[in-house]
Amino acid sequence: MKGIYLVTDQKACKGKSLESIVSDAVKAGVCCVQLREKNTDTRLFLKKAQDLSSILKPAGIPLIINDKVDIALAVKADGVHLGQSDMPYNHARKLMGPDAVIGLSVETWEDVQKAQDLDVDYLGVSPIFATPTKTDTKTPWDIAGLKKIRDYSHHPLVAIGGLDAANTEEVIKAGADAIAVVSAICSADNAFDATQQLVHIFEKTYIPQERP
Ligand code: TZP
Ligand code: MG
Repeated sequence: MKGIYLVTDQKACKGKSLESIVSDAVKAGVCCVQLREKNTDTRLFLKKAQDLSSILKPAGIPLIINDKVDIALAVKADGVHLGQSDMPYNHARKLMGPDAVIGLSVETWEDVQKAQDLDVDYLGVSPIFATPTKTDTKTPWDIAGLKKIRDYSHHPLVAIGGLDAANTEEVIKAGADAIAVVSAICSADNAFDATQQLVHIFEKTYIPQERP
């Protein structure tokens, strides 16, 4: 996982449709899209997943479903993103199969240590900075915490929380392999331009690093 990773949030879209934002973000070069729907019933979640799948599949961009393995399986999504209170990794892997992308959020150092023995495809380092988009978070990792994880973990790191064009370079230099954003794309006046700017920063900054 590397590049600019879009996480959706209908509330952040300022009245625009998720489909239009995702289409613009794909045209501008996101590496991946995670459908994140909180407080949405299963049918509507499934419908949104199908709608995004029909945009992302032809474009060859992976669709990751937040939290819900059943929705991911139902739409043949590329993967699932798990939080610490979602289905445990081993169960999700058995259901999703060896080729699925499985990401795991880490919010504490203990989470990072426990993840070391798991064959997850990336760690979601959450949150890097405090963000109004998600307020039920633990203490932000900040740049120092991200560097500490980079020095220890052998997994690719997806940084999330308060990231935008102003801090993306610093976060990549601290060891992130991907920059996950909600508001920097969903709430932008122009999702295409905002994505393109982030992609450009990523491309000029990212150098793959040796992992422990
Ligand atoms: N997980 C940790 S922070 C966050 C999620 C889903 C929200 C990130 O939103 P934003 O607007 O990119 O800060
Ligand atoms: Mg979750």
